[in-house]
Amino acid sequence: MTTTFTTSLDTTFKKEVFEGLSAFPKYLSSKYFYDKKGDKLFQDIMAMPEYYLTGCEFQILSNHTETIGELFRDREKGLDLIELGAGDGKKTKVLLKYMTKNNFNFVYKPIDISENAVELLSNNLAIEMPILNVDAEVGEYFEVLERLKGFNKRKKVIMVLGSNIGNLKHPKAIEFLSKLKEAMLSNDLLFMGFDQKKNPQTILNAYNDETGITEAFNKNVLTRINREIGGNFEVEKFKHWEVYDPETATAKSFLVATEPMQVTVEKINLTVNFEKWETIHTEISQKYDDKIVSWLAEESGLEIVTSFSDDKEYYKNYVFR
Ligand code: AVJ
Repeated sequence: MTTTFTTSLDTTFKKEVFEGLSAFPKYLSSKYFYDKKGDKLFQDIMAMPEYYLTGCEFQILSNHTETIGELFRDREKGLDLIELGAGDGKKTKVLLKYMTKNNFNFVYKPIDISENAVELLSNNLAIEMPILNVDAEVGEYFEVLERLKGFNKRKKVIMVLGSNIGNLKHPKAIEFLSKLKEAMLSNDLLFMGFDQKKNPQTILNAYNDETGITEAFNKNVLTRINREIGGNFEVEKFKHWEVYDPETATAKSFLVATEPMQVTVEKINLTVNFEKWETIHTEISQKYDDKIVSWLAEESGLEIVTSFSDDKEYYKNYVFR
């Protein structure tokens, strides 16, 4: 079925929604969870008792602030601290405060896919830490990688917290890490958080809360399609479904159609049918151990300098060069 109307796939969002909903099995990218509403839902997730990741990483950054900060330091020329997926910056602020208090000469460059998050963070830092030199930017990972090469006048430290890399399957993660490595000079560092393998129940619970916050977060991609590109998804007719496979250490999120449906997305001129119990795969959250991280580093030409863990060893931050 073709049409001669001017329904162009003129944005990545339109293109990817068209592709994902036309595919079998259907999928949508988790990067589209993050708009104003999605950011709020993710903040609620980070505050849930089940979602241990944030607390663990906060503990690591709080317990090892000085060690980490001094690893970052360059007394001669200072540094550029570039954070990919900065979000609300809550954990990063621990380091930022140490660095400003101890007279580090640095620029903080938070980058996030959510325009809303970047705006909120910039405004917040201007009030909370007015002496901080902030240069924020909106963009997604693979897009901003190219621009990183422009930061080569002095040491750069690239941070990716929150186990954000877990949204990428291993081949994509290796591509991402390899490109980060290409942008790095010998004095530069990469500081990255990796959620660790643990009791599968603990992991499953983190993505399957009773209160339905994760469910609402998952469904936000449908809400966005409805609002931004003329979709007519009946969101309540989809069920949030989470699985964790301890063999591959992958948590996967799905939206499952609870009845047969026909959905139209006007601005991409797409009509799709759902069978009862048909799925849309929306997210992976990969888990790791030292062996997997070493393998990823090796495949990407990076070297692990050291790592930091929380008390329960649920989570680790690795330093690469
Ligand atoms: C922000 C990608 C790290 O995968 O744990 C939280 C997003 N999804 N609950 C994760 C998320 C469902 C989160 N990351």
